[in-house]
Amino acid sequence: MSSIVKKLSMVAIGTMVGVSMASASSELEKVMKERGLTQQDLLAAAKTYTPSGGRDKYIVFSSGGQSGQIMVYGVPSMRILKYIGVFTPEPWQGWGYDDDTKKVLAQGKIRGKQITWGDTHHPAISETDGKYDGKWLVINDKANPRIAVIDLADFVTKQIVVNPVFKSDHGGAFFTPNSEYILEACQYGAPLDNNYHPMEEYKETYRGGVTVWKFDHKHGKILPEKSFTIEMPPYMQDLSDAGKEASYGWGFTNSFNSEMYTGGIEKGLPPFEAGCSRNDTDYLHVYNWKKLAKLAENPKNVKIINGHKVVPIDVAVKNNALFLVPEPKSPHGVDVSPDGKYIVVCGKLDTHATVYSWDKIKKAIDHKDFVGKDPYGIPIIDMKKAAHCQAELGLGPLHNQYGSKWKTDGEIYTSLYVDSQVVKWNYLTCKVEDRVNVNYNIGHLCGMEGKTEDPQGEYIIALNKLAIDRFNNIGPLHPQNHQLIDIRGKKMQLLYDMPIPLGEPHQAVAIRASKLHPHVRYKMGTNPFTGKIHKGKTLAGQEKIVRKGNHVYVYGTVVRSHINPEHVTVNLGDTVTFYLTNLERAEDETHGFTVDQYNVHASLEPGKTVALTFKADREGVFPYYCTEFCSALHLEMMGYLLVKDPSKKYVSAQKLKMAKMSPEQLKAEYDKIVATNAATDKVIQSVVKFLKENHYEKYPVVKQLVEDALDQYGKIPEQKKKADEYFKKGDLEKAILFENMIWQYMVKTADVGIRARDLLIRKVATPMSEAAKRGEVAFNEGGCGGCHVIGKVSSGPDLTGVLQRHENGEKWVAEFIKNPEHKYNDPYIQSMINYFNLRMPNQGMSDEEIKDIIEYFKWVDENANLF
Ligand code: RUQ
Ligand code: CUA
Repeated sequence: MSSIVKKLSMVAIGTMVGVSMASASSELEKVMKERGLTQQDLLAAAKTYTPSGGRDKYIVFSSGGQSGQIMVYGVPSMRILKYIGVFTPEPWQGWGYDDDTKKVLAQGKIRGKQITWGDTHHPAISETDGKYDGKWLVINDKANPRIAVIDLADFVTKQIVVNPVFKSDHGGAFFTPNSEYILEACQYGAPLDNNYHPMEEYKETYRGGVTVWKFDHKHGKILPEKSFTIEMPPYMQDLSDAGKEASYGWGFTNSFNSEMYTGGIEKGLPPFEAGCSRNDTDYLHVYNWKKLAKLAENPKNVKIINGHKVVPIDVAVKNNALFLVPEPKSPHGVDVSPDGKYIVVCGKLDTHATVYSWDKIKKAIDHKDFVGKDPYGIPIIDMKKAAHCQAELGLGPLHNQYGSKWKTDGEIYTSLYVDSQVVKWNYLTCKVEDRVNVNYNIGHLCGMEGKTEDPQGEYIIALNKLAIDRFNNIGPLHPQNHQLIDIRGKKMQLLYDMPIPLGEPHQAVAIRASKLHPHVRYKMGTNPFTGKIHKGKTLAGQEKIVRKGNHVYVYGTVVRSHINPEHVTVNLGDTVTFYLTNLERAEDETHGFTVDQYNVHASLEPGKTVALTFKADREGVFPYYCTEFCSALHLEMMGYLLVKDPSKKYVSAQKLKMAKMSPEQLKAEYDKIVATNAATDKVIQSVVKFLKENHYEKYPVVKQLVEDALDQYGKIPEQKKKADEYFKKGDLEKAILFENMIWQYMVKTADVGIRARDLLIRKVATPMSEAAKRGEVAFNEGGCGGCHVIGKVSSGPDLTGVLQRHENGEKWVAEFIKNPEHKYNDPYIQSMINYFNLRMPNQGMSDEEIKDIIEYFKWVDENANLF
């Protein structure tokens, strides 16, 4: 047996399912053979596989590219957890289909125009002391220069701001180390105003720049009135990074068109790609955002363009706040080291990465040691004097991430687009250490907190632009390919391919899951977009329909499993607003809401209130319903919007004569439901008794479930009163309906109550031995649970006390599991076969498994009083 198989079967498989080692490893070898897996594959699988119910150590936020959204997934499992609606409508979350989310999307209008797509590029997580604090996430839209703020308390977009002067934006969003500001560099040079300027005046009237957005870290809000833009030459600014520690207060942005080439392929001129890469060097822009922010407070230092403060180049230069350092040919990524002492710039069209020393740059600035000025008067620092070293990495170096041993070993990883590789090297010595092939053409790479002051190492994700032959053919448009790489060993190991079916995901950031603390529900009646109580908040019993002129307001509630109200009648031409509050408090009890044909949709997580406004512009009958499968009675969670034309006279239909139930039949039905309710109540009471006797209130998770159950139960007396009133009046039809409602509440109570009881059993039972735990797994996975329910007679006998039923019980049961056929003639077994009309089948259990199952039965017996 191969060594890895041996190791795996011992460590993982052997203990995991309680299968004997020999059978597990032969099973494993069989699977390997069938699927053509190597030992390496198995090891990779063991490193990424996350068992059902397991959690990931890291959470990744990846740009969703042209979808304008953000994708959330876990590492190392690479399981996608969510898409967050950001710049574009996202139907599941009702993002862009209810009033409040429409308002957030409308913040992204540019010059009055609603834009329904986005080219999201660079997500960034807010920082405190240069480390991720897990509070806010921001991302830029390159196509339509905008930045969005996402609240990590609920993973919902709260704000979109439009850049007032840029016409594209690529090098954002990057937080400064205490999230004081967000840097957003423009990409394509363009006039900062909104007027026409001929291309021939590119150098005179087109500009680039970096916008420095003021961020209210506490409230997660970009403050446009306190923000400003640093005017820069039209060099096509690209990626940026904020300095930290040693270089705190400074920003770094590179560029790729110091030639200021303007293209013109249709005029017979060489295209942009030729003209933009003529020079051997472009410029790294070095600027003091801290000083510039102070300067921008004085109106004398700024010009106002489109209502926004712009610090002109000459003001920045005069105040020693803007410098240039040459960098090799059309560079791309710029990444500041965790201590802020080095700035690594990747060549893109050059095989090198250049490591700049902040010390040296600072010295040159302090001593005014410049080699000249650019055409706009910005001082240029000598590249040789600023560089620490250069590393020859390969073709097309793009981006960098730091590893956990950055301090001692200068650990850094760089993506090579042309070579399709990730290179591990040392930025202190510029020595290459390892490289791994990826598939194919990697853009960014994502380390675990790999750009903070606290890189975690462990993994790198390669964000590959092409997948080519990696997945099943699904037509000419292929998914992108995110590949997980293990960087814990000396050699990097490729672990996993994840197809990304959502736009081109440019960049991703990863944070330890332990740093995120999202809530599971909203405070009752919250409008998530203001964080305040929604004006439409409605509690049970407060539901109403109010007409104000032509506007009809529905104050409604949703809770398992009804929408209140269920009938809404309006006039054609009315404006209708549905305010809906989800009264649930239970985790994950989300309801949805839509009205047939009206293109509105809302997602109502527990506690949330939403508003949906539309014009009732067509006559007819429109069912509305809950769109989340929230309970067994989800399909019944519905109502009708009836739109009538007030100018029409409707002839009423002739009423059909229907056969009616006789009074005796009605009485019989009434008695039946009353009896059912009494029986159900008994079950509930026994569960309640059990919960109380075992002090459920000591266990918060159980307590929450019990409260939820009692909530449902508490609604019964009111219904009972109505049922009895109708019964007294002799209206049995209505009495039966209310008794049925009581039954619904009872079922919901029992449902949650039994969940609570099962949880509580686990909490108060004697601890399970490892063998008993394995036994329980074997019991369930071996199919025993199909016929036997512990504590209950179902399609097979209850097994509580089974070891006491026979002399030498343990041996007897073991033999019976191993070889049931031999006991079919045993008189006791005979009687069981007759009673259940079933024979105990041979499930092919191994001796190990049987031993464990016996241990499990012992545990059941010890806790028999609980079942
Ligand atoms: S940039 S693939 Cu658009 Cu982030 Cu380098
Ligand atoms: Cu609520 Cu389905």
